[in-house]
Amino acid sequence: MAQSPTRKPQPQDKFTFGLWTVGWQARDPFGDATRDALDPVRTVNELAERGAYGVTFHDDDLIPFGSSEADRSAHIARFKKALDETGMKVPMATTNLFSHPVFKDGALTSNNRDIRRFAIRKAMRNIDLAVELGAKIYVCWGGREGAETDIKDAYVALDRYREGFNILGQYVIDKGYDLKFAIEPKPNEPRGDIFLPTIGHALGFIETLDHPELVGLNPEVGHEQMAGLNFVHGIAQALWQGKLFHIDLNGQHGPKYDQDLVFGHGDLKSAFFLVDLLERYEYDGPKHFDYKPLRTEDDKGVWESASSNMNTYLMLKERAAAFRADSRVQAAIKDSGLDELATSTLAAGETWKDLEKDSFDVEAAGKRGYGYEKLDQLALEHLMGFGN
Ligand SMILES: [Mn+2]
Repeated sequence: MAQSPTRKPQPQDKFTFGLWTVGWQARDPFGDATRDALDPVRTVNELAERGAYGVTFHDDDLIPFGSSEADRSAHIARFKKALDETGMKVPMATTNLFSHPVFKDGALTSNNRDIRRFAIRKAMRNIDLAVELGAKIYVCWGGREGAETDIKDAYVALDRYREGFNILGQYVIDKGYDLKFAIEPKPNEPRGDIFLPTIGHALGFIETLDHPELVGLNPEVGHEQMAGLNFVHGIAQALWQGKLFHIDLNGQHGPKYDQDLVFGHGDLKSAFFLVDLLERYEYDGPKHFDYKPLRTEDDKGVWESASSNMNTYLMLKERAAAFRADSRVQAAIKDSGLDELATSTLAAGETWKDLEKDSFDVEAAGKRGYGYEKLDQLALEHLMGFGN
């Protein structure tokens, strides 16, 4: 089937990919790599051709850990050239504080003070590069910040975690960088339990920092769903608190290992309502796909899956707009009272005293239906292309 022109991804859609996503060689705990390493320059070119806006990277994706200064400069120069030639942006970067064995008991929350200092130094160095490449967001995924046993003192670990963010925040302020941090929560994997496991934990933590305004969230679809949580509700709260600095889109089938499927290839109905939410509340940050092409795929499958992420988003955006524009949906929303949810509980000038004067028919109110069954089915019809 030919692609409809409206679904051709455009740079203004702000679709971005991590170098480590399409570049995943599909090594897993039980098997070796099934694909060759990808040259970051080729990744930039392939993604640009498919309509992506930009790429993101961990320091070690671009510059192998332990590279000499000369090699580091050469890797950066080649990458910059590819960006210049394609017009691709780098809106976000992040630090790999999880692969090297030195981080096996955490980076910012390692028991070892020298390791914590090394981790912060590694982050500062890549922050310089991120800013040089134009990034405005710096993601912090603390994959190794956690434990397999509760003897690890999570209370004190949070002190060190906060200290780490405060040091990095001060670094950005002192350097005059226009850069904000986005914490990426995850409940487990690779650690048995990871600190700041969910959107809610991270939102609470941020308020304890010296500069909470510098830190927001980068929630990932699969990470919340691994914890059995509702991603749409999590994103609604992050938006509502002005903390949705970045988003990782992918797919996941409920509580199990982190699948990192193509966006929409997990819970499609949740993906539909997620796109509806992001579009209605005008999230304007990058739509970043943090997924892994299936281990079964060859090079062709890798690039097909990259396009699938973007196309799925655009199809869901079309379907969600059609759903909202459908007069049957608008009538059902009215019947359900959903529009009344936007009306404040007290009228202007009223206080709790006015509530005492109220009288209303509790029994009748208890009998009313809310019509969600109808709305849910209408959503499904639109999602399946039977809407109108
Ligand atoms: Mn994931």
